[in-house]
Amino acid sequence: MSTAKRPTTKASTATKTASVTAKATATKKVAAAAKVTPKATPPKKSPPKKTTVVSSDAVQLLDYYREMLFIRRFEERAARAYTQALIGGYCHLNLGEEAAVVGLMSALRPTDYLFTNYREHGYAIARNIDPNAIMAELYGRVDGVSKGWGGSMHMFDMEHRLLGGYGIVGGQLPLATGAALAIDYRGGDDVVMCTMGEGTSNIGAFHESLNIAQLWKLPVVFVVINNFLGMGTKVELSSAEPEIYRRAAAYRMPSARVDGADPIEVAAAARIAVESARAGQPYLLEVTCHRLRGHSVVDPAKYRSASEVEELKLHDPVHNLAERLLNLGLTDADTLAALDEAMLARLDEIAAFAEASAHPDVNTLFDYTYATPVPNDSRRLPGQSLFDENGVAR
Ligand SMILES: Cc1ncc(C[n+]2csc(CCOP(=O)(O)OP(=O)(O)O)c2C)c(N)n1
Repeated sequence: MSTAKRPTTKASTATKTASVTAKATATKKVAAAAKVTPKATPPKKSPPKKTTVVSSDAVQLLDYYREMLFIRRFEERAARAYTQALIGGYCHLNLGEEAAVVGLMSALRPTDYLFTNYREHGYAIARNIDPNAIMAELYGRVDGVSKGWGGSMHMFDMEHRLLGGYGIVGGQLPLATGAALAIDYRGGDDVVMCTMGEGTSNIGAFHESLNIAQLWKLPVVFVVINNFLGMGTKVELSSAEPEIYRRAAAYRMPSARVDGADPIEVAAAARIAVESARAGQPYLLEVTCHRLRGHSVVDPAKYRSASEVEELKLHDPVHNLAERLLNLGLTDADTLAALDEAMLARLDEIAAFAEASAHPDVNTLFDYTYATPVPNDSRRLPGQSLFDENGVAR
């Protein structure tokens, strides 16, 4: 391309004009909202919450708690099914990231788009996709979100605008940026949110995507869930700038860091980021979290010392929110226990639904791909054609 500016349509020029004023406002709001933590390492213990809870916040907190608890129980159920060999392939859980997930998703409109990575079950739940279909996908069954062909890492649901689910680290970034370009080019006001782990901010596609998004002022929010570990490697050992939000400065993009332990704080920061993107100013939001278990279900996380494992207990967002609700007098222990019991019973039904769903027919393997049908070579006899007499791949 000979110039840095891509050609704009009438609609996108109008968006740009609106975005000039919105940009200044968004940048100011960003500075106010950014919970800039100067330390690169996670705090020893999440500081006590000073948020004053008014009644609408109280309702909101209870809703967040219900959603977070459901994600927690769903993930635990998935882990159990995996160890029973009911789920195959890879399986990465959102345990410890529940507050971040629900806070982020609450900032999106149903018509906004979400791209995420392989750690995605919680996002699918918070996007209001039927949990039966999510679990069935984990089981690789026809009633799954991706008709059983995607599994844990590759959920795709156009109706709920969840555009994946990517197993390749960073694979979602150029696609999310391209989707934002498409929105802008057509003159729409939807926003794309693209989530990733902090390890992903070291790959080329991260920098290319932020650069082009800022240059072309695309409606995209890049969200880095900084759980301080890329598989088993600590962020300070892999990232020269371990406070990821600061990387946005290289692209003159507004950014902020927020504590992912509190769904209300995450939601507030996410709303500012989404508003900014909707007004034509892309944004980088870093959400700090603690992954409570291994990288995936099969990772025993031996790289964590005994004291680190002990300390993790202080960072359990579901447990901490329950304590907070009790301390604020917004609920009582019996109500929380009954809620939990109801959710566990619901999870039994969900798992039963997934197990009862059929395996997909192998002939549909290529129905949802761009790939040319490839026969199963192991079943083809020497000299036999790739296709049968009807021209169908064997
Ligand atoms: C291109 C590519 N390289 C390596 C891998 C293997 N891999 C899977 S997850 C992962 C770590 C990613 O860490 P982070 O981005 O912090 O996300 P998290 O798993 O912590 O959510 C790696 C290296 C991969 N899937 N794709």
